Amino acid sequence: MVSLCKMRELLILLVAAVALASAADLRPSCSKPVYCESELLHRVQMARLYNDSKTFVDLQMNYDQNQTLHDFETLLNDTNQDPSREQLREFVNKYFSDEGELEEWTPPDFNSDPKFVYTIKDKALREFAKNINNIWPLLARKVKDKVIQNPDRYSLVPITHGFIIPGGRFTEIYYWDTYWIIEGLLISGMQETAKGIIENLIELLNFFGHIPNGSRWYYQERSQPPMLTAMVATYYQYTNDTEFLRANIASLEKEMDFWLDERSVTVEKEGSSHKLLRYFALSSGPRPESYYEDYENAVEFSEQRRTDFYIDIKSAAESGWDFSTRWFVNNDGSNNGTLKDIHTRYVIPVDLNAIFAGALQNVANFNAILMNPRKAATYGQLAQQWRDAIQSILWNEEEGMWYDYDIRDKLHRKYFYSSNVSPLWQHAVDPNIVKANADRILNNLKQSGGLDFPGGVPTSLIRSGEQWDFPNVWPPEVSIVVNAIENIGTPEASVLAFETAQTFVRSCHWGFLEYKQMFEKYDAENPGKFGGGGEYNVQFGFGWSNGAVLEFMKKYGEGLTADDSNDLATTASPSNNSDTSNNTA
Ligand SMILES: *[C@@H]1O[C@H](CO)[C@@H](O)[C@H](O)[C@H]1NC(C)=O
Ligand SMILES: *[C@@H]1O[C@H](CO)[C@@H](O)[C@H](O)[C@H]1NC(C)=O
Ligand SMILES: *[C@@H]1O[C@H](CO)[C@@H](O)[C@H](O)[C@H]1NC(C)=O
Ligand SMILES: *[C@@H]1O[C@H](CO)[C@@H](O)[C@H](O)[C@H]1NC(C)=O
Ligand SMILES: *[C@@H]1O[C@H](CO)[C@@H](O)[C@H](O)[C@H]1NC(C)=O
Ligand SMILES: *[C@@H]1O[C@H](CO)[C@@H](O)[C@H](O)[C@H]1NC(C)=O
Ligand SMILES: CC(=O)N[C@H]1CO[C@H](CO)[C@@H](O)[C@@H]1O
Repeated sequence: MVSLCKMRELLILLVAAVALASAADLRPSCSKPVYCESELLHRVQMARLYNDSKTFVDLQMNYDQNQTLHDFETLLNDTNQDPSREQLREFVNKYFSDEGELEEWTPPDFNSDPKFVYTIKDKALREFAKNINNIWPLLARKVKDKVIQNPDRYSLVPITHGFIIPGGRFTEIYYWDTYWIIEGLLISGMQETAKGIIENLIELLNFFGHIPNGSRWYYQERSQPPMLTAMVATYYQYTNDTEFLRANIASLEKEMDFWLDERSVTVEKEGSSHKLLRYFALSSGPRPESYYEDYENAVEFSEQRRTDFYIDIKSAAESGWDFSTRWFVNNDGSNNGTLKDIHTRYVIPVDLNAIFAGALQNVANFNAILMNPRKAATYGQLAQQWRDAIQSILWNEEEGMWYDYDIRDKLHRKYFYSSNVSPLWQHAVDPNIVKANADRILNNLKQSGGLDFPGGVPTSLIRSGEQWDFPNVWPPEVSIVVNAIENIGTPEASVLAFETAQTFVRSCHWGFLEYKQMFEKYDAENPGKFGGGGEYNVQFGFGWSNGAVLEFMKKYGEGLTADDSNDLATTASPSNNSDTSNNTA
């Protein structure tokens, strides 16, 4: 507690980041009323015609939007403003349909026998890698011509190139998911597909001024962790495609401006101020794709509180961590509570700022490659400024760890979250600082208990019932933690990184043998089992899980084993596990 009080004194918030917005001043969630803000949307979603609120907003219109809205008004007039559930259903059946907006697509560079699998020593894992590689075509899609020709009728935003969907209910391109998908595709030797997918995101960026959460109009006002430049950097590593950098550098810079202009706040410490980012999706109303859930949660709030709640909930969705105790800020500054305590705007997230520092550095590096020394210097300085700010505001010297910072209560949120170590992952820390603190960071991690689970690294240690909390293990987060630990650079860290990756790969492998599926999330306590919680059922596929596992197989394929038998020739399955481990004797 002493340290908390000291923190309070040290850190003074400069900008009143908690400024209130009234609903009337805010933009709607998007500029298509049928999908974002209309009586029609409200009535249909509140009548729960579909179990998943996303179903309705993914339907296409059979008539023009104006006619649809006009005819719905007629229905309201004809029913004394109170249409029955059946009348609503009839209306939706006549005015909407779900013939599908995407078609299956075979990526031309898909190879069912990619070279990299032969670098994996363990036979069972090599087979596993082949199986994952073979999932790519099952998740590959293209936007149908009819959507491209008549985009007004759809909530889907058309994009030119084929792409990989995450899977399940997520049948569009998603922003940060795509980073791990791109990694996986490049490992699988699919450079052209990876390039097309990045070009899709850049189309969205040029169209909206930022990359929305996913390629749907109702995601318009929300972005996601800014991983685009990291995708380009990875693609460049595999290709040396300087022309691609040249063609897209202006767009990448535009994305930096979006975050600087729309998402930054200034925090002051000991007389010097630091600019940092937070998630802040400013628009009115519930999330269209989770309309019923948001509306119900906010029903008892005052009007102002409700407006703020909708902003905070969308901002949490923008973080990718929807939802988590990371965004719960109670009156006492703790993360205790429920979704009703969500105050995303108070939280300066470690991962967002680490990713942004990495992005600025990438843009500097790309400009250097393109022989634009002045721009390279400008972005290089900004990147340095961001790294300094991370160290000044987010690093906790006493504990040897980075923590999210609460600008309302002026304190570090000292909880285990997998995102804490992301500055190491993004090389957003001065190497001398890493060196000086290597042992402390490792000890903090080990003592947290977060690495002790047989199913992988959970996002948090709090069993809140939200899907980005314990016991859920999210594949991108395991990738972040493993790379962060590896980047500490000591032999001890290397061993721990390997072991952390191995635990997760084994868990996914067991799950695959058992269920013939890759899941979007796993269960830390039960290796191979899928995670639960949150607002929807677990989804299969799954883009980023496949990417993260392929990443580990590529990185550690020489040493990874499917079980403890030490016999690289055996194939293990969960039920066979105890049998095979006897073989070591
Ligand atoms: C919707 O949910 C209800 C109640 O949970 C269930 O009985 C029904 O089968 C579900 N319908 C669909 C289409 O999933
Ligand atoms: C639809 O209605 C809006 C608002 O009344 C109007 O501004 C717009 O021009 C109409 N669009 C079409 C295509 O008729
Ligand atoms: C519905 O009723 C209102 C009030 O009587 C009227 O102004 C409006 O034009 C009507 N709308 C339609 C589409 O008939
Ligand atoms: C890219 O260029 C660098 C430096 O010239 C070279 O070392 C590397 O092997 C090249 N990579 C590819 C994939 O061509
Ligand atoms: C949060 O809740 C837990 C369990 O209900 C309690 O033990 C803990 O003291 C609370 N923390 C704070 C800071 O209030
Ligand atoms: C054990 O493994 C063998 C060989 O992989 C497999 O054929 C068999 O079905 C497995 N047994 C159980 C109980 O899963
Ligand atoms: C609220 C919302 O729908 N946000 C979506 C943004 O994209 C992620 C996938 O990365 C989804 O999980 C979220 O549901």
